[in-house]
Amino acid sequence: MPIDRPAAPVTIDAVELEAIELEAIELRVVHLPLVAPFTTSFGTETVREVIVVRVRTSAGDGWGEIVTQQAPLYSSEYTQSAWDVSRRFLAPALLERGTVTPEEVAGILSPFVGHRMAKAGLELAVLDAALRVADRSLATHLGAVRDRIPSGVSVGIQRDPAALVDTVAGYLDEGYARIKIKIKPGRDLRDTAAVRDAFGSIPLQVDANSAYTLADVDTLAELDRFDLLLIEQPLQEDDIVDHATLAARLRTPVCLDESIVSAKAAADALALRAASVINVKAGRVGGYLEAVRVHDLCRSAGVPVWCGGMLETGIGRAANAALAALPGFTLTGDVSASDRFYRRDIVTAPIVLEDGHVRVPSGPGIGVEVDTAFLDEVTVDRVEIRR
Ligand code: SMG
Ligand code: MG
Repeated sequence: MPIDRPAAPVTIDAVELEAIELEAIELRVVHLPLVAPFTTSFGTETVREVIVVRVRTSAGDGWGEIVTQQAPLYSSEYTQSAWDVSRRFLAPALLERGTVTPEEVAGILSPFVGHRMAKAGLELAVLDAALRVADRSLATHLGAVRDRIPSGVSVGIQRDPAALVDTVAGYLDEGYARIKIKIKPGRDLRDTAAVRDAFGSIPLQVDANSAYTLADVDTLAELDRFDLLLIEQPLQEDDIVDHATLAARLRTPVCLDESIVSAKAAADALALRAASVINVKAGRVGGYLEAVRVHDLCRSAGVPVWCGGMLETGIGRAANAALAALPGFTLTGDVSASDRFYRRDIVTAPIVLEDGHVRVPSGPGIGVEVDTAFLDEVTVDRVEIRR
């Protein structure tokens, strides 16, 4: 399968956004309680800790979200690393430039190695500000071709398979179009069998969050009998060759999440046949513009992609809905309704589930307004970096 190298500029709908003049960048650590604990192979969260970014410009504000978690368990980034690098290096570099277009952000931040989630959150805030000035939606700007998308839900590991069946039943009743269950060694075959037995041929996939090694190939091959849509990230982030070895042993398609940190990483993984499906997360690849590049290269290679989630607040959730509306997102993603995680969100009109779908915001920028009074209530730390 020939894999094109990612094109350098994102020629999104051929529109170049005007530069905006940055005056200050505000960062907040926010604590949002989850409606129920969320357990994966690496741990349990009860409160979503996330960084909200506000860029202040001469023409108005823009909002973004840094999707790190409190601890470096999903990836090497975590809240305090993102806070530190954003405060000391990334925000000052942007402010020093003064006037920037969204397309320039990644280049300005590129001397700083890694820290992609931090970079993505800052770029999103600049995008939002510039798009609001241009009266253009993020969805239109990225190349969306749909005004609503089917909505999947990611279900954490439960107390036991019976509890998992109960939880999944609730989401199916709500109308979710696809179920993803988290698995780990010892909580894989029985859990998956329980869901298959209870609900028949529903669209079902599993996510291991890097919990296995090639020594587990026989167990993983047993998942083949469940006709899953895919298995997500069975092995470690840097086990690309092992994923290729595993993929050759499984009938279930292998999808990579943690491993795909850029369009280049996606091209390499496809060239090595380490995956036949890719989960696209803007935070993990350093921004929505890079996420579009991952989409573009997969689309030209005929590889289906879907939009992953990082338990985003209404800010990132709106942006994910825009991304998931691009034509190559042919598989249902983890863009669920806000109330799957939060009783109250930090935006005034949180994303809701309608007939198994969520609507793609069409207003300027990310298309949602931040509820600043509630944001203040859930803010536990705040800093403003000025020019
Ligand atoms: O936002 O719906 C969501 C969560 C989807 O399972 C989800 N995300 O590996 O795909 C993944 C995980 C990463 C976050 S786990 C804390
Ligand atoms: Mg995953």
